[in-house]
Amino acid sequence: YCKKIWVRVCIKRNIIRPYLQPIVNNEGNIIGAEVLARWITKKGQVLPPHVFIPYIESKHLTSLLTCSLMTQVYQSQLMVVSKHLKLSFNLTERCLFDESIYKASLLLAPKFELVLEFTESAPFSNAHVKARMEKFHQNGMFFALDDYGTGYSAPYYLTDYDFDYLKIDRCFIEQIEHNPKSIHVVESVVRLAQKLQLSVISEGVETEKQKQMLDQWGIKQYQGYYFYKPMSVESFMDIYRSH
Ligand code: G
Ligand code: G
Ligand code: MN
Ligand code: NA
Repeated sequence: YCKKIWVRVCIKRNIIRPYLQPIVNNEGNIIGAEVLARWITKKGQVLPPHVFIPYIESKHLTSLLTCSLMTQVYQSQLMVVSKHLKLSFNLTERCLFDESIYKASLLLAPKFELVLEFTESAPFSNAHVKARMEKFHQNGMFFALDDYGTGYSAPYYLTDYDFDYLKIDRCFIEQIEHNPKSIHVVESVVRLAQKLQLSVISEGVETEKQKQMLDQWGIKQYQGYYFYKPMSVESFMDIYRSH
């Protein structure tokens, strides 16, 4: 119980910060970023999400965290970038119904191409979700199905829900240089996305060869260590300005 209060206080004090992993186009130019949560310790250590997200989710503090990340972005230097950047956040189904997240999204949507990413471990439930997505869509926001191809993100969601982006999970990209089977999987995902008029973002691009192969299949947006690792907003601004 005490730990829950303590984590809540940490979130309120912005101990968990928005890190940004750039999203790039074919030329390698930055067109946006995915916001990834990082816990910054007193000693300045940067803790990755798997250390704290499961606890935060188990205590139903995910919406509070997401709202905090959105608010921190809204108060950051990112707001002065003149270009219309794509900015994506990881949400859970519950976040979709949280009014404070809705309000924070309304603040960000005029400035960015705001993309809300979902990876569903529990199946998306019902008509309420569809209606809610529709409301976000009407306000100029977009949806991405994250980690596509893994157990958590099935094709079923593509037929039943109105997604705009599909993010191919990095486990497929990891294999394309060596495993012909994964080549077929990625190619078929790209074709499927084109037919459904979804934009594809390829995650986890780590090599030049992977990027070339993905280029050939018509992928136009990338994320991965080959381009950039997740970084603080300050570092992102430095890199962005120097381009
Ligand atoms: O950032 P990587 O650097 O380690 O992220 C690991 C996992 O944590 C990813 O699957 C990502 O979706 C999840 N994650 C990162 N930031 C957030 C966040 O703000 N909210 C939620 N719900 N998940 C996040
Ligand atoms: O939300 P999602 O699960 O897609 O979060 C993206 C995760 O992938 C984050 O943990 C991020 O740090 C990680 N990531 C991004 N690019 C790469 C990459 O090129 N290689 C690896 N191994 N991980 C990556
Ligand atoms: Mn994601
Ligand atoms: Na992913």
